[in-house]
Amino acid sequence: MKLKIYRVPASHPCQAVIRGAELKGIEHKVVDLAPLTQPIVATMLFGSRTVPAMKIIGGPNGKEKAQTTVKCLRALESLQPEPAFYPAEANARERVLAAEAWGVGEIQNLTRRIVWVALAAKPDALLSFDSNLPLPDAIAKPAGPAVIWGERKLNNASDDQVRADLEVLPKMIDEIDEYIAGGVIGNAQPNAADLTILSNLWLLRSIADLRPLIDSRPAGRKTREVFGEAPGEIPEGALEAAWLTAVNAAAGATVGA
Ligand SMILES: N[C@@H](CCC(=O)N[C@@H](CS)C(=O)NCC(=O)O)C(=O)O
Repeated sequence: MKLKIYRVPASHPCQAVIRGAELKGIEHKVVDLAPLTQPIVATMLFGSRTVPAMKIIGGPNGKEKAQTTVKCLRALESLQPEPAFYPAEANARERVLAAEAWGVGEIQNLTRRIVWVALAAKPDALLSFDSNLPLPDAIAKPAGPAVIWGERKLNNASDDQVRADLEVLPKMIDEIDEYIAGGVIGNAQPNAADLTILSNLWLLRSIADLRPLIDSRPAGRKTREVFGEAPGEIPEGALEAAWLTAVNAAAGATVGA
């Protein structure tokens, strides 16, 4: 069987699927699409404009395609049922499904917006992100600001929106801690909701301004357990100090607790 996972470098939903394949021990190849090309390439290959997406060749159903994080995770589950991403018991399953959906909802967009606005302030940091694209730094570096501009447009990542996002982020991390405290995620064996939810913090941990808050929480510790280190490094000062009042207050509150 051959599995190809299509991603854009450092995409958090793509990483949820890649980590899922790793956890299930399914051999796979990661195909990188250049940022901003996926609306065209993914539409041509899979029918709509986003990654993650995957092609399975020679699986139980012959040739198969899946697109979106949730559909890719379901496809992985049917290829390799163990370790299970969805509990068998009905109530536990419902809770994981709801949490899985939460992880690909608004928090996914907020994560994208914050990262692209942080990169706009520190464009050289784009090169710190892992990528298999055959692009030498001599080309990638001058192209960076245009890519960041395009991604901000694509994702409606305005300064005002990100300022509002940063107000909400501590509450979202509280919600993740509640999922952990309630045993929905954060158990010994990661499930589909661990993957969709914690992949957001995996990417946000690339922003030095946000790491003190994230790392002070159970959510941050679980993120590192499931995903390891952040995919890139956006140095301190990328986010305006005036936008970080709620983030810093929440980080300080945890440290002092
Ligand atoms: N919620 C969907 C969305 C995926 C998504 O928006 N992926 C981004 C990359 S992180 C993308 O391909 N965006 C292109 C576009 O919005 O046209 C999922 O989890 O699969």
